[in-house]
Amino acid sequence: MVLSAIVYSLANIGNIFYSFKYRNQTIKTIYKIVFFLIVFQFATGGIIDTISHQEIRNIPLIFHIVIWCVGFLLFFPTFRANFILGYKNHLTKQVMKKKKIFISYSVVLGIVIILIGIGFFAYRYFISPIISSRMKMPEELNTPKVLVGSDFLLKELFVQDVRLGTITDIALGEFEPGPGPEVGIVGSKGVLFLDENFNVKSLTMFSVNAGHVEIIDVEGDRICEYLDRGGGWQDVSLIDHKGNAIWTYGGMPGVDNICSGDIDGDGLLEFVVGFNGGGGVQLLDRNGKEKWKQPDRNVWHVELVDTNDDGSLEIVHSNAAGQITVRDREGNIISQAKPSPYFSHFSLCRWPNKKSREYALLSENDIIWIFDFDGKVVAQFNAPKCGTLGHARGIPVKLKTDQPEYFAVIVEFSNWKRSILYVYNESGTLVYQEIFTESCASIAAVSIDKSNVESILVGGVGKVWQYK
Ligand SMILES: [Ca+2]
Ligand SMILES: [Ca+2]
Ligand SMILES: [Ca+2]
Repeated sequence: MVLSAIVYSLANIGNIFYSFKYRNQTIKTIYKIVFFLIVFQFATGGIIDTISHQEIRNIPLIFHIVIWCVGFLLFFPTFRANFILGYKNHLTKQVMKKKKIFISYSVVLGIVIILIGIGFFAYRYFISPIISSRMKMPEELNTPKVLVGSDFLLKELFVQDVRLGTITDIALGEFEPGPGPEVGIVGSKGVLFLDENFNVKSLTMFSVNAGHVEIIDVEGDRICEYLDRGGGWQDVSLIDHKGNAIWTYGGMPGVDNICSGDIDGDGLLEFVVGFNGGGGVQLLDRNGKEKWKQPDRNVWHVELVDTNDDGSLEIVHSNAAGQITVRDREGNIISQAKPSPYFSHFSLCRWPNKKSREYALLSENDIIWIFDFDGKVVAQFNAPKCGTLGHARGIPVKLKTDQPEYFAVIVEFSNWKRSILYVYNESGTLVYQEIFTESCASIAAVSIDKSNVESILVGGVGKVWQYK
């Protein structure tokens, strides 16, 4: 968009000088307006486009549409008029005096300077406040507080190790050589393994500067690897069991997200990458080599999930238009739907219990939504203060023996380093709500004392809390 604005503007500047050469008063007046639009475009559209991301996504689009529509309406009639009149003038061989040319060019320069000033004034006092108000953190997120159900759950520190960074995955399984399953507490800087009795077993630090890291197993050999899914607009990595990068993927226009899954059923994981801007969607093999690429814009988040219960995985991703897009293993679009809230940073969750199928979870407009992959609303939960800028992750959790599973959702506001935990009962009533003054990017349900009751584990920065 910025590039096209430059081309558009250069074309207009060329025409302006051409028009001044032939000194037609009407054309000059029109070009003053066009010039204003060029400057306005740079001062508003250009700047916004440069800094734009998902949170202010609607602003650049509206401004570009308006500015470009008005600009071109003015541009094309004047373009025609300019050349016709210019040619006639040329035929009559009117010759401008050098002094008058100098004055004309000075006037143009003066107008440019004034309009740049107006453009920046418009940005400073009109556009910037709109962006700020959208991005401004609500006051109530400044204080850690239990807002609902302070006597419903007991909160304890489950594990703490500041070396781990922000905890981004809490997983149970067979991840390390040696007997017995582990609990993997994965952070942005390293991973801590606990044994079956939740005692610390080992610590591995990552040698890469990672974002959101999750445990995976590329070959199914029960020795885990790690997928650094990035943090939006940053490179992503496959990390080996010892914490070193096997490969890193990225470059321009920037990776938004990556996920893994065995899409071709050969027992080895493949990787799907979603790019910012016009980078589209790519499939990588286990070595990080591109297998195919499909076009799309701003692929905010990607997942691999069996959407149609046929036993093989499909690719599900969001995009700039807010569409749930489902693709087959070759990247061909199977279905596309546009839910009413803007569909961007979703996660996968099972609901209403852990045996249920997977759905897409999203927090938007103070509501936590569960969608199927055709974009239909399966469930929605009132989530006060969750706004539109959070990333939601949720789990069904068996908190009480005599009750069906509760539904616990952590909404992370990574820009503000704040989070909110919501817990709903079977009928969707909010029974617990807590504000955290840090990023909480993971949640899990774990049976701690081998009973049929589970605790909620919430990963914060260098620590995990347990709720029971
Ligand atoms: Ca492995
Ligand atoms: Ca495979
Ligand atoms: Ca399938």
